Amino acid sequence: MKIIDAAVIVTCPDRNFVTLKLTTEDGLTGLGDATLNGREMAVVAYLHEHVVPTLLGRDATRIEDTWQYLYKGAYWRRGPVTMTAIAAVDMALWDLLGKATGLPVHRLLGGRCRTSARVYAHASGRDLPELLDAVTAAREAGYTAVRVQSGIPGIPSTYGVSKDGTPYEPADSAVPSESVWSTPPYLRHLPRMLAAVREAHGEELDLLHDVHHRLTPNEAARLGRDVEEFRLFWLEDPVPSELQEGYRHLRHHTTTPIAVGEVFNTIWDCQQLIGEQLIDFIRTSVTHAGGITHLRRILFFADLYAVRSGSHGATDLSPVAMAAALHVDVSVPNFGIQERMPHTALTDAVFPHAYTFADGTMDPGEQPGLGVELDEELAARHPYRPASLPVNRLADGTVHSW
Ligand code: CS2
Ligand code: MG
Repeated sequence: MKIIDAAVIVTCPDRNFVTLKLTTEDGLTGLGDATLNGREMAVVAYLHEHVVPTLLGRDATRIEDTWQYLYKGAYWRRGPVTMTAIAAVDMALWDLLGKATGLPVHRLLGGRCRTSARVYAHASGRDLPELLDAVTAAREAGYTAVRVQSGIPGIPSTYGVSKDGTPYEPADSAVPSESVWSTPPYLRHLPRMLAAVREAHGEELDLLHDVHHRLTPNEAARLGRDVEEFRLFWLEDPVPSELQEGYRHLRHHTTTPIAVGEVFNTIWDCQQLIGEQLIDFIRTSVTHAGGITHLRRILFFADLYAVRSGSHGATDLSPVAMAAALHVDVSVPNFGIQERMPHTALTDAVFPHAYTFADGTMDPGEQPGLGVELDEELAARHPYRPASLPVNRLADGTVHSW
């Protein structure tokens, strides 16, 4: 099953997506997501210049060998651009193998360990009443786990909160917009916010919250303690993830479950966090952590230490990535939960897919391969538009993690 063509397709149906499409001599096509939010064209160049020429003529069934070739063979290892490019190739190869054998990818990965994958919704509001309404809407839509974020009194606008009823999409301008951050009001606000949600929605709903890398280890330790009574499902990215020792400090001070990893690219980025059991959930995504092959390596390692999966599933991961994540979710032993931010109707039209949502869970479906197609004609009508993630500053102008 020789690869005879590799095309990199960039489209912007409401937001940018980069897709790798491999074609074999038998006319089969496989898709891989290569979207790196705000750095899309860096991956496009990496694929065009350094990856595509090595794929032509290659046997598409040699998935592990191709992964090793692109990882070890490049000499320059790791990093988001490289690992996203490798991921796209890996996903496309699994898609091709599924189509060639007539099997959905989850069956190639050992088959289902569960009927479907539980997902969590995002609920946000500029103030508490708006947040409580958003949680109600998520529950009415069938979700049993909800990520809660709200505006913080004293901070003009914050991460994770949709502004005017439109779906939240942080990459909002070609040159990064700037936001202002202040930690003390946030630390005062969060316990109040969670108390309000528990008061209105009771004990049974699973609640998650994303700190988005903004605290020091000691601030995070205090927050973890302050919110223990609200029994979070997880507290996400409390400390910038490269500061792994910080998680040891945090772990020693709170039993609030911790989820980390959406910015990690390899098993080497989370080896210490998992091996020392400093976290409860690993959030590496199929797109940014080297594809299905490498994500599974991370998750099998995590299983040894009772760390469960919680794959990143923001809208900047395309429907191809969502499908790939779901095939992994239903087939690994240590699945925790899957993030879901629904794509726009236009994105769904550009990427028709077999996966479905019902009763707070998602299912990858039984179509051969990943079960996603790309409508290239519709994609071409929505060309790339540069968009960057915001930059964060403290009131005195100091740049702070966003
Ligand atoms: C967020 C993301 O989904 C999440 O948990 O942290 O929305 C993140 O900000 C974006 O994916 C960045 O590209
Ligand atoms: Mg996050």
